[in-house]
Amino acid sequence: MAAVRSICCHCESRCGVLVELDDEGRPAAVTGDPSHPISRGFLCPRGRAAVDYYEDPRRLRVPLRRRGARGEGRWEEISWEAALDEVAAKLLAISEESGPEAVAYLNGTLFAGDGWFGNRLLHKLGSPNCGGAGLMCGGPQFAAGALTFGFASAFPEVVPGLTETVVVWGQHPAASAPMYWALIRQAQRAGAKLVVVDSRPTIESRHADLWLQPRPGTDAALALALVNLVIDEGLVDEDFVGRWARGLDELAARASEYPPERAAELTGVPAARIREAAALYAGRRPAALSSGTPNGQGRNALNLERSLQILIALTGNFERPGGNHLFGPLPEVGSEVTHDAFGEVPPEQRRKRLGADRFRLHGEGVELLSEAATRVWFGIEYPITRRSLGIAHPPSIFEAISSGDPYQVRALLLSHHNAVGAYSGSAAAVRALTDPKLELLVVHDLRLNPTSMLADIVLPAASWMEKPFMWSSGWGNLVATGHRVVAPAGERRSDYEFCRDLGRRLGQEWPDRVEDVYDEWLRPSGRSFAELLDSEQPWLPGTDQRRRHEQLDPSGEPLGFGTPSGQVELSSTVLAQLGYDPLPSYEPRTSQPEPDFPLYLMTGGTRIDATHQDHRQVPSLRARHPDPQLEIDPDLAAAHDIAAGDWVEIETEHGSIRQRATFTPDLGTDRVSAERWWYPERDGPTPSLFGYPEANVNAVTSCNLDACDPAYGALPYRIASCRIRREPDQG
Ligand SMILES: Nc1nc2c(c(=O)[nH]1)N[C@H]1C(S)=C(S)[C@@H](COP(=O)(O)OP(=O)(O)OC[C@H]3O[C@@H](n4cnc5c(=O)[nH]c(N)nc54)[C@H](O)[C@@H]3O)O[C@H]1N2
Ligand SMILES: Nc1nc2c(c(=O)[nH]1)N[C@H]1C(S)=C(S)[C@@H](COP(=O)(O)OP(=O)(O)OC[C@H]3O[C@@H](n4cnc5c(=O)[nH]c(N)nc54)[C@H](O)[C@@H]3O)O[C@H]1N2
Ligand code: SF4
Ligand SMILES: [Mo]
Repeated sequence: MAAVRSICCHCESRCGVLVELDDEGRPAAVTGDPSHPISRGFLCPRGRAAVDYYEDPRRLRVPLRRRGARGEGRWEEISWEAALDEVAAKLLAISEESGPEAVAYLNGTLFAGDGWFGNRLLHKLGSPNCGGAGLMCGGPQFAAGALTFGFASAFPEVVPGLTETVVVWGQHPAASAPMYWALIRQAQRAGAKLVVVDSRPTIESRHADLWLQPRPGTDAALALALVNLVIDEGLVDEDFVGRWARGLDELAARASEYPPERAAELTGVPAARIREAAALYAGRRPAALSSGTPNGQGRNALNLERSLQILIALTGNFERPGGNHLFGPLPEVGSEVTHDAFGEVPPEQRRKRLGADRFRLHGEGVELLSEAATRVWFGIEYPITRRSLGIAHPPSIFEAISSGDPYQVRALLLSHHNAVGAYSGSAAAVRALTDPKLELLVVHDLRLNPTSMLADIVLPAASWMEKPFMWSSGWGNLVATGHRVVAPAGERRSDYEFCRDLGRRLGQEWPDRVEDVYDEWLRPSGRSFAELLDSEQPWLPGTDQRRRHEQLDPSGEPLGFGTPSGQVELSSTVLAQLGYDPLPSYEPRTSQPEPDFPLYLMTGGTRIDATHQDHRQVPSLRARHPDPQLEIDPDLAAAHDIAAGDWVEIETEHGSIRQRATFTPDLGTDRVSAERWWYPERDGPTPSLFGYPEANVNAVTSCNLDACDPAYGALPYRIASCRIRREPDQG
């Protein structure tokens, strides 16, 4: 059997794979590629089930046009040509009448590499309203990195045998980044200590040398207490901070408001443990620190992420091998920056970006940060600043659709994104997507799902096996490529082809093939995409840009950092200029348990057998994990007469969902942890939308704009309060 070398795109680990084809050229089996420099043959259960995912009989093959009401599930088949002609005519009419900003676009996780081309489409149209899941994903972390180091966040670089301490904060790498977890275990075996900060017991906390278990959503107070201890106990790296950082005195004054005893009251973590964590992290160098997605902490998301970046800077772990490292954009290859047409949006249009008037990092903030970073990083306007900051705020788009304020959004394009259920407070998304004032909703996806079900036009997407792959992110040091394994079945088109074919109808210029774009990215390296793909090693390691701040500019001065001050900004000049507090602080949770809703409702905890709302449709994976799971402490369960496996009703002020109890000893009796989120629960047309409102935790979280981070707009998806009861009907 022939095997094709490619990249699994079911999550951001992007493992190397070999896809075996049967005699008819159909994918028959997927195995790990032992020669891939990072994954080295590793595959998780989703990778192993990739053929089933590809073959799913429910995948779309032809474009569908809605008949009847939105969500009714009545469709007619149409051709791509007819669909795109109709969409293009409508978009042109709307842009003409209301301005291009009346057209918005949201995308999801983009693991498959080409999902971001919609940004180019919108930018070329002149609309600043592109955004998506990035706001909830790495967004606040990257924003914190950009504010502190003038770039993305400083990444952990665990080196077994060298790294002395690893800190894993609000992250579950055993499921979400399995290769990173394997590396951490290897470092532990070589003598490193592991500190885990998680409100829930996990595999990681069981292996930890020290586990801190804060009350959910209080992490910023804990991080500030660590900053305070590091400063107070003389653990600051004076050489680095004295030479390269600004704002230490102001920071010290702010952090002194969080002595360990006060932090213990706020977080529930004993003061002695906070001291122990400071000693392990700052006293055993090099130490590598990473955080997952504590971004769901709303008003405290940026406070937390900034405090963590600041800890890295203070403790001498920045750019120390085995600590944390700032990857730069790769000067020898292009990336989406080369083609996203960001600069083609005129300034007066950029000012209309939805949400940017309120969450000003998305407006003036991104301009200030980009300008500063470009000076240091080869003149390249860095993609993370654009993708994480130069984006519209999705709940603000939903709000604009529903209210017409500040202006009416009349058309929305979605790709690679199951938006219903992905954002907290999903009722707001459903309200917007079903609003008649939204005249056109186009979804490009693999399947009918709660989101595409609401569309006026659904376009069938090619999945990763059906398109070539190249990823040049600029935030890792590897450019990876992968073969198209099979031609798209039916009439499926890739994200690139969808955007190209629609864009050309709007009068835009698009290269013929995505390979032409990748060729252009690779031009500085002297190789073509086809050459790289067919070479022994179809990837390129990037140049090492360690300690870029020390390199000299043409006048012989050190380059410094890509912040407006050229220094590591412990106190942020950008936040100050935008009228925000330049220093991190801790605000009490916006949703506190109270008598009616006495429990913290955690949402999170990835599982190795599912990505977000995806993969439940794959029979082999569904069999491992048939129902949505609510983690509950056995003592709390006993108090509510709940047995393991019982269906439990979880009620917040926004409604109720049901998940099945699974016992987690040591979770604590003041909290429960709901499965990240669930879909599909059952098939069928609206009003069920595949049953998403029955079990999807975002049906009961909030997207209240006042509960979002004031500068960045991070959503409050992990800080709900709830009550629970055993369902009377256990069917
Ligand atoms: N409560 C709560 N909410 C959360 C989170 C949480 O922890 N708790 N996490 C947040 C995070 S970090 C994220 S990233 C978001 C994720 O939110 P989404 O990105 O919306 O995640 P998915 O549910 O995986 O949806 C991806 C969709 O892309 C489709 N797809 C797959 N491959 C392709 C392709 O090649 N092309 C196209 N066009 N479509 C494709 C799939 O069919 C699927 O419908 O959710 C966020 N929401
Ligand atoms: N298998 C799998 N892998 C994935 C994904 C997936 O869906 N499935 N998604 C990918 C994407 S887009 C992303 S963004 C990453 C996400 O990767 P992670 O950030 O690792 O995501 P989670 O597993 O949700 O981990 C969050 C951890 O935070 C804990 N937690 C929840 N609330 C709090 C709190 O208030 N304080 C603290 N300290 N801890 C808290 C949870 O218990 C959980 O263990 O994973 C990527 N990889
Ligand atoms: S889904 Fe699994 S096999 Fe695929 S990239 Fe992620 S970790 Fe690797
Ligand atoms: Mo994410």
